[in-house]
Amino acid sequence: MEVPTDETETFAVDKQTKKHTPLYHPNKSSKTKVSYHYNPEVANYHYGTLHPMKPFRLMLTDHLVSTYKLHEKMDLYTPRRATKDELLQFHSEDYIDFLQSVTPETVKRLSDQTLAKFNIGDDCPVFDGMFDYSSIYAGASLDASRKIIAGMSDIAINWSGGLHHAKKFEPSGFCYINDIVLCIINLLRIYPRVLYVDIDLHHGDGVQEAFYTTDRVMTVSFHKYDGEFFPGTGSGDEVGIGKGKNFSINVPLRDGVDDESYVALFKLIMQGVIPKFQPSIIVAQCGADSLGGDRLGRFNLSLKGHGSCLNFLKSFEIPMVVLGGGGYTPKNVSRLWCYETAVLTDTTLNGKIPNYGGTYQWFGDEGLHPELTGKIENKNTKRYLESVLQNSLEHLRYLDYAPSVQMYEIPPDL
Ligand code: LLX
Ligand code: CA
Ligand code: ZN
Repeated sequence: MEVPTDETETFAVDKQTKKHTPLYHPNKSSKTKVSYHYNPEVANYHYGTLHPMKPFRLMLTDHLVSTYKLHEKMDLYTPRRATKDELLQFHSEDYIDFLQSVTPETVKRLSDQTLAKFNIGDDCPVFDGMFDYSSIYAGASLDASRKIIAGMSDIAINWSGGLHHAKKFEPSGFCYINDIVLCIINLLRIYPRVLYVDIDLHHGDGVQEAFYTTDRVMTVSFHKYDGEFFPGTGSGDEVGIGKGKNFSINVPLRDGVDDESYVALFKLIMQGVIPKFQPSIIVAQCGADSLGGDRLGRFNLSLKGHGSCLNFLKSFEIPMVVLGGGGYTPKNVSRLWCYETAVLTDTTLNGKIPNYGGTYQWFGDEGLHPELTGKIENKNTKRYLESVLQNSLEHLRYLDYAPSVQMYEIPPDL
C-alpha cells in the first residue's frame, strides 16, 4: 500500500494491483457537528511497567483515527489543562493538595496511615507527573462539555476521559480525578437533566455515588457483578436515595456476555429510560474492557456490538459527550475507539487498515475487526438476563416524571 499523495485523497493504493480501495464511505450527508478533544501529552505518562493501564493506547487511537482521515470529519481541539479550581468543583482540597504535591520520591517517606487515607498502592501508584496527567484528561472532558454548551458541537469526544472510579477524597481503580463528574457538574449549570450511560466492564461507582441523591442526573451502568469483582458495587437494588431514588439503574451481568444478549438488553433498557427521563444531554462512558479478549476482561463483546450500543444512543439525536474508560489490550482499545469515532461521524470504514501513517507496525494485516481471541464461557442464562431486564424495567416504572429546574444565567465558555 502507498501513502496517498494528495491531501484530500481518501483512497489507499495497492502497488501490485494498482487497485484503489476507499478508506471510508460517507453514509449520508451528516449535519451532526462532531468535535474531538485530545491533548497528545496525555499519552506520554507511565503508571509503571507492570501496571496494566497504558496511556500510550491513546496515541495509538489517535494515529488510527488520523490514518483513516477521520480527523477531517470533526472539529479538532487541543484542550487546556483543568485548573485547580475546576478540580475542586468535585474533589476535596485536601486530596487535590496531596495529588499536586506528592512525588515518587516523597511518597516513600509517607506513613502507612497517609497512604491508606489516599488509597495509594499497586492499583493507584504515585507516578511522575500524576497531577499534570490528571489535569490534562480532565481538561479535555471539561472542554467537551463547554463546546456542547456553546452549541459548537452536537457530539464531543474525549477518548482520554472516562475515569469513573475516582472518588471525592481518593483515587480508585487507576482513576485519580473523576473527569466525568466534573463534566456533568459543568453541564448541570445549563441543562436540567443529564443521562449518564456506562458500558465499561466495571461498575461506574464514582459517578453513581456523586449523583446518588439527585433526580437531575440519571446513571445507568452495565457491568460484571458478582459481589466481589472490582469495585464490588452495582447490584440491581442500588437505585438511588432521597430525591435520587430510581434515578440510578444497575445492570449486573455475569461472565462471558455476548453481543446478541448485551445489545438487546441495552436497547430495551435505554429505549425505556430515554423517553421517560428526557435527558437534555447524554454522557456516554465507552470503556473498552468490555470487549472480548481484553487483558483484564470478562465479557465477549465485539467492536460492532459495543459500537451498536453507542450508535443506538446517537440515534436519539440528543447532544452527547463521549468518553473513553478502561481497556487493557491497547491494539483493541484503539481499534474500538477509532471504529466508534467512525460511527459517530457517520462513516463506514474499510476493515483493512491502511498501510501508511506508522500504524502498520502495530496492526500488521490483522485489520480493524480481527476475531477477538480468548472467549469466556457465557454464564448469563436466558432466565438470568430476563430477571435483570425485569428488575431494570420495574425501577423505571416508578420514574414517572422528568424533573425540571429554573435556569437563570448562561455562563461564558471559559
Ligand atoms: N474501569 C476503569 C475505567 C477507566 C479507567 C480505569 C478503570 N479501572 C479498571 O478497569 C480496573 C481494572 C481492574 C482493577 C481495578 C480497576 C481509566 C481510564 C483512563 C486512565 C486511567 C484509568
Ligand atoms: Ca459499566
Ligand atoms: Zn473498567
